[in-house]
Amino acid sequence: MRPIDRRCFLKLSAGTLGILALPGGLVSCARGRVGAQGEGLERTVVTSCAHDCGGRCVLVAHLHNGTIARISTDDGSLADTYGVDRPDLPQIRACLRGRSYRNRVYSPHRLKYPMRRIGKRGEGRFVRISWEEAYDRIASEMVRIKEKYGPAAILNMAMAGDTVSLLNELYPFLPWSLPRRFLDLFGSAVHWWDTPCFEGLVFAAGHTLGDLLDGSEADNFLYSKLVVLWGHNPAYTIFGTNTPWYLKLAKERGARFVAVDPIYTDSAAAYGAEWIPIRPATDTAMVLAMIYVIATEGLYDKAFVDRYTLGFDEEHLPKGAPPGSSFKSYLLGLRDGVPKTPQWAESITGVPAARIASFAREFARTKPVALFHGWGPGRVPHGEQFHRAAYTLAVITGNIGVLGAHAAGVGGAFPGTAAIFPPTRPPVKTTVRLSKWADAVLLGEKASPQLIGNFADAPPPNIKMIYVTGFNFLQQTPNIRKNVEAIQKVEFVVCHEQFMNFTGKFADILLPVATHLEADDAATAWTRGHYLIYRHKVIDPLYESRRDLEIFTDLAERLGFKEKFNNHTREEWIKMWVEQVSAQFGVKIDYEDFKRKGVYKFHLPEPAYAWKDQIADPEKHPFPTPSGKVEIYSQQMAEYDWKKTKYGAPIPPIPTYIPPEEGPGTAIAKKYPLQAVTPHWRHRTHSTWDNVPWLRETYTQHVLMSSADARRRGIRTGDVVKVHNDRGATVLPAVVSERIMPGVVAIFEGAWCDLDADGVDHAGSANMLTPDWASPSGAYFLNGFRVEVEKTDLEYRPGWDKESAQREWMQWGAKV
Ligand SMILES: Nc1nc2c(c(=O)[nH]1)N[C@H]1C(S)=C(S)[C@@H](COP(=O)(O)OP(=O)(O)OC[C@H]3O[C@@H](n4cnc5c(=O)[nH]c(N)nc54)[C@H](O)[C@@H]3O)O[C@H]1N2
Ligand SMILES: Nc1nc2c(c(=O)[nH]1)N[C@H]1C(S)=C(S)[C@@H](COP(=O)(O)OP(=O)(O)OC[C@H]3O[C@@H](n4cnc5c(=O)[nH]c(N)nc54)[C@H](O)[C@@H]3O)O[C@H]1N2
Ligand code: SF4
Ligand SMILES: [Mo]
Repeated sequence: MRPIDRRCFLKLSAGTLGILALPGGLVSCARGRVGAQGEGLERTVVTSCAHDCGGRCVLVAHLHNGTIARISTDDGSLADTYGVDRPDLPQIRACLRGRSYRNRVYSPHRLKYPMRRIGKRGEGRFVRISWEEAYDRIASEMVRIKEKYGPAAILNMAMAGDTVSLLNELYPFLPWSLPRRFLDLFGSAVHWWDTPCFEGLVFAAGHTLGDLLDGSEADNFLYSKLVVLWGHNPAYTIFGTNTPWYLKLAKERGARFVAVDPIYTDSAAAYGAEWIPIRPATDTAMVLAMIYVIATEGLYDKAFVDRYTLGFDEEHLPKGAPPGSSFKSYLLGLRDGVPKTPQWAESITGVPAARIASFAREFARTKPVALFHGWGPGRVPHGEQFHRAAYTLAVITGNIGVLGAHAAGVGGAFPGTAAIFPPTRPPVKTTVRLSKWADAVLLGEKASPQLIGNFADAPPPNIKMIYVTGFNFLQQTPNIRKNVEAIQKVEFVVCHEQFMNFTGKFADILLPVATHLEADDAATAWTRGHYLIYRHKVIDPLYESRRDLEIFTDLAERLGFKEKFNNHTREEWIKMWVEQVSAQFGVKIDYEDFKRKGVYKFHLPEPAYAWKDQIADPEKHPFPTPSGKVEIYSQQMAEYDWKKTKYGAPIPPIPTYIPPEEGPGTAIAKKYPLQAVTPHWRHRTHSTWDNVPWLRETYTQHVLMSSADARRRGIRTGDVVKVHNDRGATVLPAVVSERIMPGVVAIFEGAWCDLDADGVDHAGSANMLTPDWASPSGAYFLNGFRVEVEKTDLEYRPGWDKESAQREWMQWGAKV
C-alpha cells in the first residue's frame, strides 16, 4: 500500500468542498490508497463481513504474499472520495468484530476436513473422511429418509451464519435462501416460521401498517427532535452500519434522547439519554398509559387519526366491529372496568405514574419523534402487543410518514436484501415454530398443530433428519436441556460449520465451510444503508473447506437437480444481479467499475423515510392493510379462525395488555424473584466471534446485577455465581452495577455452552434458562423470565478465554 502523500491529501481537501466536482486527479490518487485489486507482493482487496451482526461494512484486506496481514475499512477512496465522511456520503466503516476477522479466518480451530461422528452424539468424537464419502452418505440418507418418512421429514435448521449475502443467504424464511431452495427442490422440507429476531414485530407491522419493511434510511434521524430508544441499543446492535453515527449527529443538532430499558445501556450513555428503567415484559402497559394521557387530554393529532387510521375510537371503528370495541373504549376501561391510567401502569411497570404522564405529554408535543421500539421488548410474552401499541402511539401523534419521524420496522430501503436465485415452493404446507422445534421432534405426531405452530389443515411434521446450515441452534434456541434431549431422537444430522461449536458436536456428518473471504459474492446493507459491496475473494478456501453454495451444488448434482439449483458461475449471478438492481432503481451501475472499486453508493436527493407516499396521498397510496388504513382495530384479526392459522390461539384485534407469563404474582415469581433479560452483546454476533482471542481480551461473559440484589445475596463483582431456574443452570462471574434496575439481571446471549455431566453449563450460556414457551404471534420469551442467582464453588470455564493474553473485563462495575 502506498502511504498517503501530502499532495494527494491537499487535492482531497479541495475536493471535499464540492464533492460533485471532484478533480480527476483525486480519483487515481485516492484509488492508490485502498484500490480494490492492487498488484504485486502487497495488495488490498475489498470485501465485507457476512454474519447477522446488525451492520454490513467495508473490510479491506491487506495481503502480504497472499496472506491477510491486516484489515482496514472504508476511507472514502472506494467511492473516489478519499477522506470524505458526510451525511450524504458516509463511509461504511467496520466495527471491532470486522477488523479482527483475521483472527477468525486463520484460527487454528477452523474445521478443516469433512468428518463423520464416531462417539455418541454430543461427545464431539469424529474421524476425517473425504468429501466423496460425506456426499455419498448425505445423499443416501436424504433419499432413504424421504422415501420412508415423506415430504415433511427434513427440518431446515438454517439461520444467522451468513445473511444479506447474494450467493450465500441462509435465513430460511427468505425464499431465495440456499438451504431452503436445496431442500424444496429435493422434495422433503419443513421450514420454521418464527424468527427469534423480531417475530412480534412481524405480526404487529403486518397487522397494523401492512408491511414490515419500512424503507427508512438513517439520515432521516438527523431531523428528529426526540429520539426514543425503547429497548434499543444501537451502540451494540448497530441496526445499519451508520445508524449510531447519524444518531450522534442528531444529538449534536440538539435532539433529546430518552431510553426506556431495564439497563442503562451504552447507547443511553453515549447519547446522554434520560433513562426510564422499566420492568421487562411490561412495556405494553406503559405505552397504553401514555396513549391514555394523550387521548384524554386531547393531545393527539385528530386530522391524522381521521385520515389514516381505523379503530382508534368508536367513531373510527370499521363496519362490523361491535360497539364498545374501539381502542379508546378499552383504554377508558369501558368494558373491563380498568382504565389504563398511569397509576395502573405504575403498578405493573415500576415506572412512576407522574413520569409516564409527563413523558406522554412531551411525546405528543414534540415533532418529529423517532420512536425506536426495539426488538428486545418484543422478545417477551405477547411482544406483538407492545409493537402494536407503539405503532399506535406513533401514528396518533402524527409521527409516521414525516421527515425525522420514525415508527420502526425493518429498514430495507436500497436495495433491500440481495436476491437473485429463483424462489422455490416447499413440498408441503407443513411448518413449525422454531421455538417449539424440540417438542415437534419429541412429541412427533402427538404434538398438536397449535402447540408447534403448524397449520391445522397441513400434514403433521415427521422430523427424522435435521439439516443445519450456519445455525448454532442447540444453544441459540430456548431451553438447551430440552434441545439436547430432542436431537438424540432424530436419525440423521448434517451440519455445515466453520468451527466445532456446541451444535456441531451433535452432528453425524460435519462439513467444513469456507468463510466468506474465500469466495466471490456481493452484499447489501443490513436493514439500513444505500450501497452495494462487491465481496471479492480474498484468499483461496483454507484446508479442504468449501462454501455452502458449492456444497449444495455438488449435492444437488448427485441428487439430480443441479440445473434447477445452480446453473451459473458466481460471476454470472453477480452480473445478473447488478443489472437487476440497476433496472429496479433506475440507475446505471457499471459492473466492471463496481467490481474494480468494490463499492457502489446510491446518491439520494433527500433522506428516504417510511410511509411518505401513504401520508402524502392515501387515496393513491393506501397502506397495504385490508382496509388501506393503519389498523389500530384489525377486522381481519377479529374474524380469523385462529385455531386453523399457524398462530393457533386468538390475539385481540386492538393493542391490549396481557399479563406476561412468569409475571408478578405468579407462583414461579415467588420461587424465582429475579427477572432476566438476555440481550445481544457488543463483541459477538450471537455465538459467532466468541472464540476470537482479540475480542475476548476486551470483555468477559457475566451476569449483570444491581447492587441491591447483589448485596442481599452476598455477591460482589468478580464472584462466580450460578444462575438457575427449573429449566437449567449456568455458571459465570457477576458484575455488580447501578446500570441495571433492581429486580432484573442480564446475561448477554451467545456464550459457547459447556455442559457438565449433570447438565449444568459452565460458560454463561443464556438459553440454559429461557422458556421454550411461545406467544401465539411467534414472539419469543427470551426477556422477562424468572431466575435466582447464588454464589457457587462451581468452576467457570469459558473455553476460549485461555487464548486471550489479557482482558479488561471490569468495565461495567468497579471491584467492590
Ligand atoms: N453486537 C451485536 N449486534 C447485533 C447482534 C449481535 O448478536 N451482536 N445481533 C443482530 C440481530 S440478529 C438482531 S435480531 C438484533 C437484535 O437487536 P435487539 O433485539 O434490539 O437487541 P437486544 O440487545 O436483544 O435488545 C435491545 C435492548 O432491549 C432491552 N430489553 C430487553 N427486554 C426488554 C423489555 O422487556 N423492555 C424494555 N423496554 N427493554 C428490554 C435490552 O436491555 C437491550 O438494551 O441485533 C443485531 N445486531
Ligand atoms: N437467549 C437468547 N437467545 C437468542 C437471542 C436472544 O436475544 N436471547 N437472539 C436470537 C436471534 S435474534 C438470533 S438471529 C439467533 C442467532 O443464532 P445463530 O443463527 O445460531 O447465530 P450464531 O450464533 O452467530 O451462529 C451462526 C453459526 O454460523 C456459522 N457460520 C458463519 N458463517 C457461516 C457460513 O458462511 N456458512 C455456514 N454454514 N456457517 C457459517 C458460525 O460459525 C456460527 O456457528 O439467536 C437467537 N438466540
Ligand atoms: S458491524 Fe457487522 S459488518 Fe460491520 S464490521 Fe462489525 S461485524 Fe462486520
Ligand atoms: Mo436476530
